[in-house]
Amino acid sequence: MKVLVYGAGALGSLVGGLLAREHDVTLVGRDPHMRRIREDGLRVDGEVDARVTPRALTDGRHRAADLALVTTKAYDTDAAARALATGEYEAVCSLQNGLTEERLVAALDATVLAGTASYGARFVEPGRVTCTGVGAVVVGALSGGASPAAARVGAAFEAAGVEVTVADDMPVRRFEKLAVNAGINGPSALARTENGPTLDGPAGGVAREAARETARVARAVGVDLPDERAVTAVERVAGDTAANRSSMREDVENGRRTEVDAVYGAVVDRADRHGVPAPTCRTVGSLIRGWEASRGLR
Ligand code: KPL
Repeated sequence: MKVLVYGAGALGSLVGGLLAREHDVTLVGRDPHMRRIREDGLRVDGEVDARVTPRALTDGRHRAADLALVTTKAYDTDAAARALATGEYEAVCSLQNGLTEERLVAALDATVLAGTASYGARFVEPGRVTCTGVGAVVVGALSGGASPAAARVGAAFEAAGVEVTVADDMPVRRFEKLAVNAGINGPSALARTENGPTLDGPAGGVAREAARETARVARAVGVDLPDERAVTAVERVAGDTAANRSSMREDVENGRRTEVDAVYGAVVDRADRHGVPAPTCRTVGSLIRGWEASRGLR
């Protein structure tokens, strides 16, 4: 299968590297990472060991592939969509944080699938990423139900040796993932804790409450996510990635813009529209935005 990975940061490079063991993969990212991959190939180490030679571009416009995976930061989704709209893809699948798929749908003719990837990935240096946790990929139709396109994407991941589930309940899984991000990302960035201690320590109450609020918002928009399932998902992911740093903590520690709007904005905007309270997500979001503002990042 021809696959384009738009957004070759840590996770995009890892997923692209795994797929390149079997498929024809093009990564789209930034120099010097792309340049080094063109010169020396991509090295994946840690819990997976691979050396592969995907194509590596800095301009993702006017390309064609069976599948485009979108792995940019959520705030770069519109730029990704504009670039992908100049190309031809049978299916486009987001593996991003936040509820970004609707923006892809608005910009693209291709079938847009929803997806999640629970791999831990860390960028080490140009041309090299470390897998800090072997996870799994879930892919399915954005509005749920069976999808031949999702089945083909699932078969492609499987052929590359990646554990994959083709799910018919992506609406609930998307909000479950949002609850996990709301539970872990802000509290871990503010408390400067790894994912496991975030849930086990004093910030654990905030994390669980943020997950409950996300579940309440999901139900308000017609997605049946019980509080208990959202809390259990946060606890499970924090346990599975206990020693890892969340992406928001990494962003804060590296002085970079965060995905606060895609996570806490997504919850609070929907809460306001549907008249349900989300005070914890509002507070955590405001604190992270306050930090961004103080650094001139917004
Ligand atoms: O997606 C994540 C992130 O860090 O953005 C979690 C699931 C919290 C794993 O760290």
